[in-house]
Amino acid sequence: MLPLSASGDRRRLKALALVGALAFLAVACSHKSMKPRRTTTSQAPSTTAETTSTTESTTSTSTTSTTEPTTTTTSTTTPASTTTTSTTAPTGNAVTYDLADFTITLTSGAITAGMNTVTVTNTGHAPHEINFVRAPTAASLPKTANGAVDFAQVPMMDQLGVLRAAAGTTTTGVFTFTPGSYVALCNVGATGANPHVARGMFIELTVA
Ligand SMILES: [Cu+2]
Repeated sequence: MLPLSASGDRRRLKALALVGALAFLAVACSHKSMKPRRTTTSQAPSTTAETTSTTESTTSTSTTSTTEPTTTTTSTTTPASTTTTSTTAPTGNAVTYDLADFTITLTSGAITAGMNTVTVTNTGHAPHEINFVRAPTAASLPKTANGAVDFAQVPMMDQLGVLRAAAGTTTTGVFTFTPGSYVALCNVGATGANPHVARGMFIELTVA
């Protein structure tokens, strides 16, 4: 009797377990079926939210671009102040030269390493210039057939620049020197028969 009743209880238990399992599955399925529904419902608002946020970002971008022109206006003001600064810069080391027919004479100061503000005054009758070239001596510079300096053969890094002055005028420029040997010369008349430098219009200088 006991084994029978026990087997009967087992059957009942199995049946209950099956029912329970089915019930669990049913609940689980209902949850699964509910979840997609909820997701679908929540997706719609999120899409709307995304659209709204896209609109907001577009609006904010246009606002930023509106601010950019203001920045451009500020940068327009900056070059003006920079120009003012460069006007103040020539207060470095002041050096003056006298350019005559056909000599270059240092009249005040001396070229030093760094920034130099050079002022040349042409007291002669011909137009003159002062070319600063890095070279050991004037004789070492490459020359054309008429004795003018052939700048086409002078390395660009050795050419510091030139100041030109018509007769009776004064010109100022800024030149940056590094220590070494230099030649200051006038190459006016380079294509003529008597270039100024060939007449001795040059001086040699050493920058410490
Ligand atoms: Cu000259």
